[in-house]
Amino acid sequence: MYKGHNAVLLKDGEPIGLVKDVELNIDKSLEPYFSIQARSASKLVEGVAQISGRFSKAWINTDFLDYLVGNPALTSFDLAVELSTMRVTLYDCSMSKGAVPIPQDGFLKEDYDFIALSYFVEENLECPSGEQITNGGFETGDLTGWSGDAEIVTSVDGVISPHSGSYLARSAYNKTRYVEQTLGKNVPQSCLTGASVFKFWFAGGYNSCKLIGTIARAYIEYTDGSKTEVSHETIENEDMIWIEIDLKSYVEVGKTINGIRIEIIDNLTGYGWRACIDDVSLNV
Ligand SMILES: [Ca+2]
Repeated sequence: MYKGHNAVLLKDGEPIGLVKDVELNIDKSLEPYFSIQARSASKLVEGVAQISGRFSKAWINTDFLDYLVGNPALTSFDLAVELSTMRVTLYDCSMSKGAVPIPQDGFLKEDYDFIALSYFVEENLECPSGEQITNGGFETGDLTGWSGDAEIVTSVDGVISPHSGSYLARSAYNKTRYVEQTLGKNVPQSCLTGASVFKFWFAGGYNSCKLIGTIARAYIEYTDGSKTEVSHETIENEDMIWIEIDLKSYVEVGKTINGIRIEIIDNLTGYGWRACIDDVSLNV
């Protein structure tokens, strides 16, 4: 049984979306078995393995949604699941309870059971290398690659400028205040070297009346759903600091990185203190 995050939904070999929290069971058997094919009658399947699974939540990309006409639904698909340096691809998957309608925003928000007719395992995948963060300097001018509560601006009150380029992320007024990114490729701890770093620029906002300690917490997130706090810094009005973390000394053996998160908190709950982030990098 496998349990992991961020599996890739495929259609004819092309990625069409992401799936969160996949549970996967592969029962090896030399006997043929009965398979429940959607709402049609059960049929006898020749095979060496009975493959079933469940995922919670999925996101279907807009390119694929545009391609579907009428009432879009997820019927058959392939699913690629990565665990450390191994990838399992499941072929000819179908939903156990029949086709699932895809809402306009592409988000499937529930738990779904599925079956697959065959699978393929690739081992000893190469370690990812180089920069793993997309749009770390926010130079697209928006939150491309990120999720979170932040505004992308060119300066803060004319006082704080970007660390580099033209844009920075500023915490939004009176919100949760975080940015989060799921990496395009998982990074197993075994792939980290002494040169692997997580770094970002962090600046306190500007306010002419109050000096308040603003706190930035940064986390490394893992495929098993856990996370490690790697930075907890306090900064005052108009201060700017560059944070650089040696990843190898923070990540536990056996864990696999699949995302990062930076949160801003301040000492006055609800006060719209504005902190800034720029040049986020996770370099393996
Ligand atoms: Ca920038």
